[in-house]
Amino acid sequence: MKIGITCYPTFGGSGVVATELGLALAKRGDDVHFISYAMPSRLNLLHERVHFHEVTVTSYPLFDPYPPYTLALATKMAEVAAYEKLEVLHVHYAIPHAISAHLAKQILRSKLKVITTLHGTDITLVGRDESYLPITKFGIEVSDGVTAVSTWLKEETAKNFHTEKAIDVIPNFVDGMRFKRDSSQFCHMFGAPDEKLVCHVSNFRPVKRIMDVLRVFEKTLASVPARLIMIGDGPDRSKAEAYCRQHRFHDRVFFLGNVPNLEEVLGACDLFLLPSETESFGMAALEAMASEVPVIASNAGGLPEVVSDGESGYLVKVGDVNAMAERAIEILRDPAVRKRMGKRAREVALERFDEEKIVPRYREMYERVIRA
Ligand code: GMT
Repeated sequence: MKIGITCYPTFGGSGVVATELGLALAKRGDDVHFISYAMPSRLNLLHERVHFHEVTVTSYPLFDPYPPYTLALATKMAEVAAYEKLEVLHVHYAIPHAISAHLAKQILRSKLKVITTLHGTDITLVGRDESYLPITKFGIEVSDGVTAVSTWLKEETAKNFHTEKAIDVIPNFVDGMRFKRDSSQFCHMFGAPDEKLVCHVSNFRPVKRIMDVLRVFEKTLASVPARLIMIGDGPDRSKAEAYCRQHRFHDRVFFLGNVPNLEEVLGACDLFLLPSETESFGMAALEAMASEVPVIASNAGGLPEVVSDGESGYLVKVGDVNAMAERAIEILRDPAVRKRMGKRAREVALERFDEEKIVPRYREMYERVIRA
């Protein structure tokens, strides 16, 4: 099959899922064409069936300060779809990708099918904003197929957009061969073989509540010698670094930025913290689980569909830093608890979210939509 994929190319979860999906489809024999303004950050595989098409927005004084990316993207999508004979354009994140894809289809007047995958903030934050709500609803409704990464997100979409559009739930997936426990190298890199390693991965936006990560860790430190690895970057990073210095535990916290080899870090960690305000799925939590790392997350959004409370970690009320710290100490103090929960976390990750099980579901959907 010839498939176009559009996503945000940054380290965000939707870009990660889109890229991993494209690579998995190419490995299984499909021709995959990524179309975006930059090479997706996880697109690190040279493969004869993987192609990248960069969208450039031609500048013109009248376009300042708002160059029309949505239109340049639509034009590139139409060009690639025509020359490469794409059958499906699968866009990740509704805004503006679903709109650009719809325009491309109109330009071509062809049988090109558009599938939109909803990831979270496109529905819960941006898409809900009055200024974007009608166009987001339109993009969803004109798509030939729509998927959501959790049941919770599917229900939120129907509720917020008052739409009866059929939405297939296809959860995110993980490659269990790549994400697995391997503590050999990373602990030593941080000079802490006898200390526990706690980890957080996100884009450091307010919705992630990274100050809660630090407060939980600070409280945990009083009982367990540990280090905190903060992966990612974003608007709340400066505030977070300042907090660690002011509270004098900055020598225990490592802000690594966006790292390409996330699996090496997760494979060595003892606990993953995800105290988000909301989370449609929690891709980083799933990758931690596959690496046998127990997860403490907020009991919010789609997280209960990923983390099983008391089994693969704990779900705690949003903002309840004390309860999260208590659970963290419980897991870190007793190696048997960490191990039991870590093993269960990997089992769940592979039973329910293994790449081998999920990728074919997208493939089946493409075929169904083409047939229709
Ligand atoms: O906020 C982020 O984490 C980035 C965002 C994105 O679209 O890039 O992530 C969303 O999509 C991920 C992949 O499906 C989900 O795992 C995240 O839960 C979701 N983020 C939120 O809902 C806040």
